[in-house]
Amino acid sequence: MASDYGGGVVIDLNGGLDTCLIAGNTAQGNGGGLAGGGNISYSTVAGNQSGDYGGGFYVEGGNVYASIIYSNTAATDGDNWYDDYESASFEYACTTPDPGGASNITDNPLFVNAGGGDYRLQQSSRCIDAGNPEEIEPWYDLTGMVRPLDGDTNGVPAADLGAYEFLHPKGDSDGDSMFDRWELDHGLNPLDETDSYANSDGDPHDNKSEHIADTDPWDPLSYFHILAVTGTPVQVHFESSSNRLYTLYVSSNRLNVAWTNVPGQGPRDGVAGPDVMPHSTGQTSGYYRVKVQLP
Ligand SMILES: [Ca+2]
Ligand SMILES: [Ca+2]
Ligand SMILES: [Ca+2]
Ligand SMILES: [Ca+2]
Repeated sequence: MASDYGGGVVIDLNGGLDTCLIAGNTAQGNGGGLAGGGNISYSTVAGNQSGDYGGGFYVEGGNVYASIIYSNTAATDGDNWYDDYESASFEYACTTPDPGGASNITDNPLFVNAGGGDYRLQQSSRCIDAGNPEEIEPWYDLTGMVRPLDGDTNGVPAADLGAYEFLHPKGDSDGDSMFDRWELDHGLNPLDETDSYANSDGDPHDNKSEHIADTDPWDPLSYFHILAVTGTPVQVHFESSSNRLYTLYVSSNRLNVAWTNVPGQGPRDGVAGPDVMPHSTGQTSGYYRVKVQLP
């Protein structure tokens, strides 16, 4: 969008912006992305430019809270923000120069691909979990993903600055031993630890066990088990996931607690479908079990 003033949004002092992306706008005059005041929270203002003051935000008042104002340009002054009368307060903001106020940072937010319009955060961004730790009631980011998540895997979920929450591949925000990403991919709640002991589909395994095996917690036919033991030498058949590790064990006695790892049979990656592990030393019988584990 292009205009003389407030290229992206002109915001009234009584107005507000929450969980918004303001990017790629131009103003001939002041305020490439934003101009005005009001309450601006959990928003990302980046890649905007102005012909005069305030490439990101031409400030006339209000509060900037838990937002990123970065990588904007102004022809005259105030690339990211310009506040001639110090009329606004900044808190938990990521911007340069440091506007003063509590818990602001000036580090580059490390967008995934600003040139391509992707203003989500890279895993090493300082904006991850840099929000107010007291805001723990769940809400949603710009993509509709629940927040706050534990994006730095320190065991404590906290909101990220800006419009996007980072989903760490090994984050477990509710501490229920199931990864956030897996919970989201499988319709479970990454901020509810009680769903790990639930058995959503009534098969022999609870959700926590289905997570370990990467089986479907909503499909009663999908749970980890040996499908068949065939042949001479023995072959053990099961379904595997390419995201988990598998090991074959053998015992001569079902009650024997000393299971032996079959030589050469794991731990190794699964294959995302029907899988088989052989006991190829001329074995014709025995008790077998397959162990599945997280990588
Ligand atoms: Ca977070
Ligand atoms: Ca979890
Ligand atoms: Ca959960
Ligand atoms: Ca299942």
